[in-house]
Amino acid sequence: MTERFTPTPEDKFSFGLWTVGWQGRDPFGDATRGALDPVESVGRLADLGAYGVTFHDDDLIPFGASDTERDAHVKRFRQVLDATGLVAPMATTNLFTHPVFKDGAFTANDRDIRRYALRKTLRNIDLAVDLGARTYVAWGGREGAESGAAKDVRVALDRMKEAFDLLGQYVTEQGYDLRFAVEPKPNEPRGDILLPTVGHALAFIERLERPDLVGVNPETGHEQMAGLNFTHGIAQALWAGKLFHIDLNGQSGIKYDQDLRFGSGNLRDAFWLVDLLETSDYTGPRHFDFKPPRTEDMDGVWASAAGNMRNYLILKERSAAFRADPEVREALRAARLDDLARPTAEDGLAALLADRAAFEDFDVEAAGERGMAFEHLDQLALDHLLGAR
Ligand code: XLS
Ligand code: MN
Ligand code: MN
Repeated sequence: MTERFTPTPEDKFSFGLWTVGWQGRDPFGDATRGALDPVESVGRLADLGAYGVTFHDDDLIPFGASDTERDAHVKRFRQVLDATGLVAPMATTNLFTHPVFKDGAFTANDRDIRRYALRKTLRNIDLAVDLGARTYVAWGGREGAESGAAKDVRVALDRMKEAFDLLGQYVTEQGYDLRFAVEPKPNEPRGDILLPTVGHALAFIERLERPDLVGVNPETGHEQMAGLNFTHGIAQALWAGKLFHIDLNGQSGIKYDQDLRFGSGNLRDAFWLVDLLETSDYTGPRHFDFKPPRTEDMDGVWASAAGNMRNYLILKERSAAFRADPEVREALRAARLDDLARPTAEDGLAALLADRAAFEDFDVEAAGERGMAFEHLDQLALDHLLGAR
């Protein structure tokens, strides 16, 4: 592999234990791979050049483990983090695998289950903070419904708000330096999931008691499953100051959640995403939430994991070349990007109303005929993406 695409910890690449550890079980087929010891995963990820590893509580400590077993699992994990220098910047809760969560967790109709889900989450928050995490992801795995009357969505959103308000109260009272990142997803495993897109999540956050503590963790495939432009979603999250974390992967259009390695699927959107992230003030992890396809053996798993980082670095180089190209700069001016950056009425409302050139004398026909020169600009981008410039 080319030296310049070899990742280092400075690139801040991180992986979930559940990604490389996915055994390939799907709704139609059994596991195609054996279980991976988290200690081995951490070692292999460190060798590949990652900087961080993330986990659901149950990825690290099997569901139902005794306190003694729990301590032993945590101890081994802490030791391998120390030995490899990998960090654990984010953690999350599994509120979807056990049958108890079949109707959701924070919004399950059954109140006992909602209380259990909160306690399970609070317990793992203590561990996350202890291991140094600064971000706590909340994906509403089964917060949703398949049928209309089964879920009163307005009331369920009250319960969702109640849960986040309690979590916010807890970290505040404990003095934890931890922020929450809501992960939207439109469907799968439920027919419809609450907070289905970045936009829904951003609107929800503003209704919370401590909105400053809560941002989003958008995932490439989740927005694309809904036919949305992921890069635009990330741009709006950045604009709102709410991009707390990001799940990168690949997805080919509107279908099941593919979780392909980053760079697969919609490659053009991956290019624009890297271009956006690398020119933004986002300094957080570049986290891969992918699934090595079930066709792969363990060699294929590590090849797939490495591919995520390699593709990110290639796209980062391609984006930098695009931005540095003098012809691109000229094309950006021709496409009037500098004009977009200028306020529309910096002279104020009264001056706008008094400006005859803005309306009465405006040659609307001539303006309508002006070309925007977007095609030339886009071809330059494609040339750079394809390595033709
Ligand atoms: C599933 C989600 C999940 C979250 C963490 O679709 O992507 O893996 O990222 O619970
Ligand atoms: Mn996914
Ligand atoms: Mn995810």
